[in-house]
Amino acid sequence: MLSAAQIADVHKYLQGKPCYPTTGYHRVKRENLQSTSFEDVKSWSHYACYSFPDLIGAPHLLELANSPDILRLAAEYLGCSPTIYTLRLWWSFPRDTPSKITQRFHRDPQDEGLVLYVYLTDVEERSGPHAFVEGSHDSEIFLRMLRACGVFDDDNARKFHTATHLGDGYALPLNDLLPRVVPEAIRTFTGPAGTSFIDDVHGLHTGRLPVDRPRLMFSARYSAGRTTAYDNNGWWPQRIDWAGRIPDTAEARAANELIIDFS
Ligand SMILES: O=C(O)CCC(=O)C(=O)O
Ligand SMILES: [Fe+2]
Repeated sequence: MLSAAQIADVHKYLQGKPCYPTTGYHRVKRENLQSTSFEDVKSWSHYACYSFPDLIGAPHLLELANSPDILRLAAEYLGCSPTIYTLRLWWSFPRDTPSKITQRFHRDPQDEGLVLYVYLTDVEERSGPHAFVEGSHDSEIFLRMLRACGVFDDDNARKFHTATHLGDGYALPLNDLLPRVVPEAIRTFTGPAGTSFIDDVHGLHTGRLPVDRPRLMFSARYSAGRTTAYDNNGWWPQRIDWAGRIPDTAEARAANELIIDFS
């Protein structure tokens, strides 16, 4: 979805911008800013993200999140005009073991709707591809998969459904089980920088541990309105110079009102 020249623009813009270590949510709260250099964070953290003001100021990304084709697809899927409720931009670094959060199969229960992912580095099998379990956003199919993985107890299944991250407190090794139990449903996305795909946020997904090189990923989330994930953050909406970046229309304002201050 982005040309090589546009991707180069993004990397150039990010050079020297502070990176913040995160535990896997890929966003940093305003009150917790502990900046460190890229080389430092790369040497010990699983992830590092950019602050929301730096990210929304980057060339091409806000524009990409506002692509008419994507807004149309989100509107069809959600059955209403979509709201962009978060943008994220983060590195995943090679480490010895996967992070306990997003490098295990999980759902995003604090989120709603769709998420657009765009790779900003080339991603192959060994550089941390994203994987999605097809069908798992559907509650029935999801519960059937859990049962096939050995969760027969309805109470446990319900907890899995609502736990912030599947696996928190439940030692179910989904990274091992799912490839054995539903191998045909696991879709792994590899491709050159610019490759993009869209998930339902309630489906099981993971970003695999990169082994050979860091991965830079951008995401934008679309829902019918505010979500818990949005309310958790302290940055929005931001006052920015949006003229020329998104259309000056009521639709564009509605799609961006949670992230951009139009007042
Ligand atoms: O890093 C990835 O590919 C997945 C990240 C993730 O779990 C998320 O954005 O919710
Ligand atoms: Fe996730």
